[in-house]
Amino acid sequence: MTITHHSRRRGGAALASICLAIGVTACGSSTKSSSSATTAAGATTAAGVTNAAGTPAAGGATGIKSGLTVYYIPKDTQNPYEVLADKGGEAALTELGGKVVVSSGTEDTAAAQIPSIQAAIAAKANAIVIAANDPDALCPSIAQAVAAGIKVVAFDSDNNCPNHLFINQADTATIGTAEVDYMATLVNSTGEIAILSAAATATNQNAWIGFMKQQLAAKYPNMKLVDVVYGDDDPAKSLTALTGLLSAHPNLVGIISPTTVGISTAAQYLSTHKDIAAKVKLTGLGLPSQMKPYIKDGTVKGFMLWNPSDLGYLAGYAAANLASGTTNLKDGSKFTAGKLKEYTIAAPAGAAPSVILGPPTVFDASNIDQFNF
Ligand code: RAM
Repeated sequence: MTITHHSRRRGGAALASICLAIGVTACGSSTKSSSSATTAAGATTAAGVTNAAGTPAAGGATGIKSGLTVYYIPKDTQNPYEVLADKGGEAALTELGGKVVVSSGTEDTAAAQIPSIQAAIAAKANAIVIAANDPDALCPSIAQAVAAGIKVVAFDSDNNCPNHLFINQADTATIGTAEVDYMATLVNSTGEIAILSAAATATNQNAWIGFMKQQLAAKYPNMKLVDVVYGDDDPAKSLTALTGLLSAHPNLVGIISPTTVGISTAAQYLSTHKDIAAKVKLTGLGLPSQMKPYIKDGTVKGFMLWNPSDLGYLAGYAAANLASGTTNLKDGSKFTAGKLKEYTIAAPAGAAPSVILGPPTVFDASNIDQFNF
């Protein structure tokens, strides 16, 4: 279990922070096509890229077909985290001479994502990169896409459907256990804690929560998980869930929020309710750009994340390699992901073949100024 204290990768951050600065609604739309040096099939593309005719590439993308269309289907189009991840994908496909179409709903439900999968099929997309709002409900639509020859990559939140690659942001067990360990340092391993999560069906949060529960049972007999509430990655719903939690549990000493929407909402609330902040410690997964004021004013001591833009970038390279036949889902297959270098696909028992971006970073007063995503 490695946790780095300094990110190795900061690509895409400048664009990302512009997106945050102008407001999320300006960055998200239901369907948005972007990038690129898209060319007719077979034409020469950006430097370092092989064209469809197989001309050797100068850089690290040998054999990638030009003119690929990749549909990015995030949990929703308004969450700033998802917007950053999509931007990373656009950067990857631009480098590869392809294009990204971002398409999803405004609420974190599977029903809101199904029209986007159907749109990708209708558009004869080469690949889909999807963060599932439900591990099972999307499978019939994903199966249709696979049958139509579309390569499927899951990122952020995995699904249980066959025939896809999962780009995991960091080791799932490490994320869950590290958050509990960090909370233990804040509350002296004692007292009632709760979790403010995203959607109740979110695969990624539920997997992390599973490991949080295991870690609590194994190592912290005096820390008791008294509630898990869900804000659906919607700021208003997250605030309602938070205030309900605080009134239901007056003895609460800590909240873990493993979602950037939940933790930023909770931090904002605690920063203006100092009496509560004095009793209730907060940690979880947050964007440094959103959390910086709350680190600076002492509301939050520390939290974790990875670079969401790099996650989307890696998923873009994975999708392009799968769609070009330059990698496959077999255990041990490799592909090169531009600036992020080489990754190897591993098939852990009982789960989809996957790739891990890297270890999470802990952000606190010592390093928060170094990050702008
Ligand atoms: C939220 C989303 C996303 C998660 C991050 C940490 O923005 O729920 O899925 O990975 O938080």
